[in-house]
Amino acid sequence: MIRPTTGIDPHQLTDDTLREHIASELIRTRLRSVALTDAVDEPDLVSQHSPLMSPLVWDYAHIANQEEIWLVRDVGGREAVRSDIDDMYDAFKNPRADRPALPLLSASQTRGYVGEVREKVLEVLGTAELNGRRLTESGFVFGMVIQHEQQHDETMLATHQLRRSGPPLQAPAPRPAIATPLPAEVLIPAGPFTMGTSTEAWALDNERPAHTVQVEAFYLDTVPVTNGDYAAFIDDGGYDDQRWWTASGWQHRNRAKLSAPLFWSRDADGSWWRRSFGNLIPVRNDEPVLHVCLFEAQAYAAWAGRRLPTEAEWEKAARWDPASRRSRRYPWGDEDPTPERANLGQQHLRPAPAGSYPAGASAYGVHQLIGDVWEWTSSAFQPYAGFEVFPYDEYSKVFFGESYYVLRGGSFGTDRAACRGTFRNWDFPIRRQIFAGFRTARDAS
Ligand code: AVJ
Ligand code: FE
Repeated sequence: MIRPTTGIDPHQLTDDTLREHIASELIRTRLRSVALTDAVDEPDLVSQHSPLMSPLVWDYAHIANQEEIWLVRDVGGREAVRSDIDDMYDAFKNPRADRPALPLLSASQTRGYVGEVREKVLEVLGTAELNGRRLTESGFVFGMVIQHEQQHDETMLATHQLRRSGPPLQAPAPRPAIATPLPAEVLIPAGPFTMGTSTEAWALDNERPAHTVQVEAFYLDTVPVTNGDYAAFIDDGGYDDQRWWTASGWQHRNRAKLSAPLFWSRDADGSWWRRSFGNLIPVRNDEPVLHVCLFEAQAYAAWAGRRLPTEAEWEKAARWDPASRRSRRYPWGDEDPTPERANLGQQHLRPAPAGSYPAGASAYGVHQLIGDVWEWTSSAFQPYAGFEVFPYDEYSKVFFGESYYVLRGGSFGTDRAACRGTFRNWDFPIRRQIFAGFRTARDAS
């Protein structure tokens, strides 16, 4: 029913083509990890740039350790490369704040370990049985490990954004599409849609199973909330007016002394600047706002007389095609992301101006749902009815509940392998170091 037609669907590849696809995704992903860890010298690799983040060498060795556990030991049935370091690189045994105190591998030891694991994985990939076991079916566990590395690459990119030492990161700015005037909001009529997936080969456990959800009619912003919109909220005293904030939001605003998005500063003449990967750049009014927490997003929405979309509303606006009455893999259809459709994969180090990527619009005409900025939703991270842990509790299950909120759509720092219409990200409502913005909604009735 939600079967992809033209995208790379691992279900439809022959065995050899699937192995080649996996190998090229592993290699493409590794090039990114190498670039992120080669960007700074040893002191900035091993030090902790924020208590919220790991030293970059911890992420890098953790990537290899997970790869070793799943692909070398489990799929390959081989001896451990380094069983003595499993605990040190176990995210649950070591909270981020404690990681710099561990006797971590040095930068060169880490690079050696990473390379040794990868060499064995490519051997395993050449001979592993890819069918007959759910874990390897259509290459799932390889896809899981590729996504895991890409997720940590985005985390490492957030670490680079937080660091105050070492060289700045540079990348070309996105080229804005020729601006055609867009309506401020789009009506999504009432009706059922298919949420989640039971067929996407590399979808993770929390995206499953596909199920029908009834959604009432609502309006959704055509584009993400921009810096210009957000600055108007600030200038209107939005941060000082308790009316716009939820009780826990106001409490946090006081405790954390929130007054603007993270990394923003204002100069004497009142213009806003933001620190972006070590560069101080003017805040562009037409760019989606970035580095706000859920509470700030909720306060802005209340000030604007609106609200955040629920996760189901977001996914319906992104995936449902009213003409064919089916949910698509991405807003634009079933084909994989391309640079013309979405700002993904760290090709640019900032979101593109609102209204960019017309080729990525959804069937309803909503723009920039995939890429640019993660979008906060009003939904806590909960399992779908029929959820089954697969293949391990610590990916999703231990995070379900009321503590974490769902973000959708991916950012400029998210790789296409770790992003799709069904992909669910989550974080604490107070977090701002992630590449998150939002768009607003309102009831249609
Ligand atoms: C899905 C991004 C919330 O980084 O905590 C990485 C992904 N899980 N290693 C995270 C993850 C295990 C996860 N997020
Ligand atoms: Fe991890």
